[in-house]
Amino acid sequence: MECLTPDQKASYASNGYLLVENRIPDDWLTKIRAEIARFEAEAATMTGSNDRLDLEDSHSAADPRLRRIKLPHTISDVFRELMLSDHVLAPARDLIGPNLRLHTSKLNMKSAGYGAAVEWHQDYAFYPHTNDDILAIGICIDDMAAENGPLMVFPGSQKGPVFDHHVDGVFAGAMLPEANGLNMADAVPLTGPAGSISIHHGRIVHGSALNRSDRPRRILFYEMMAADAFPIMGSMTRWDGIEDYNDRMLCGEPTLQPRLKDIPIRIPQPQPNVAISIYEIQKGLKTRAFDTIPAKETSQ
Ligand SMILES: O=C(O)CCC(=O)C(=O)O
Repeated sequence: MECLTPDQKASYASNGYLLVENRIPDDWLTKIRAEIARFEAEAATMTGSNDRLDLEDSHSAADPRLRRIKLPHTISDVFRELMLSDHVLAPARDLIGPNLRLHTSKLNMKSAGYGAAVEWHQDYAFYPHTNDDILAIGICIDDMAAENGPLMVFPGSQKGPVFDHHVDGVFAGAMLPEANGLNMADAVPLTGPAGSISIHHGRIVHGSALNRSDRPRRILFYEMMAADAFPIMGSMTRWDGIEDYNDRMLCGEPTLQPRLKDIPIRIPQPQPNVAISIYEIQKGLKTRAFDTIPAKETSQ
């Protein structure tokens, strides 16, 4: 083990998540916040989302609202360097082994007052693989508390089914916990000070509410898997050929021998005709678990 204790590893195996405090030093948080300010300035010049920045529905030039920095490791040396550091990779290696491949990265802003909810879902419903040694490391850039929309998880749900994330036969990227036999009282908010990391299993049911508080809730996610987890056809995993795929190795060695595990799988197809963004895909829902901002509160 490089940094986690045997108890933390056992807890992850049983519950499907961890919150590790004091993992990201303050100087890194300072650098991250400065990078975010740079992208916020860019968002203020935009009228619609592009392949770098995802804007809130209520965004306007007069009231710029950045919802997500997309693939931050591809557009910022700071986010790339952090991704490749032991702050991020050591706990992942402790849990799923030495050979790690990046699936994606994103920085969800959840700004004070209006930051969008993410409906309940399992990441694995978006990207089924041959095995489920798949996890997301979340860098907590702000203090996470009940009121600012922390990530919430259903402990143990990573051992259950992959739930149906479709509406009217089209992938909608979300499910309703109660309609699927989960008890809302079992949901756990992952709260802790800035500089903590959350780790959640690819199959765990998770989501987060609208941020109505006066504090931001920014989490930078690096989602990765064991190198021998290969996407199942129909997965939303980007696949631009084996060379590109191997370029996504974070550490260790790639392989051409997928490891197969007997686990449930659903294919996230057909896809809705929207931009590839969880916020847009989840607009296909007829019933939402979390509030959205009423139209009258949005800017023009
Ligand atoms: O930002 C959050 O609270 C949840 C993020 C998430 O699950 C996602 O973007 O897939």
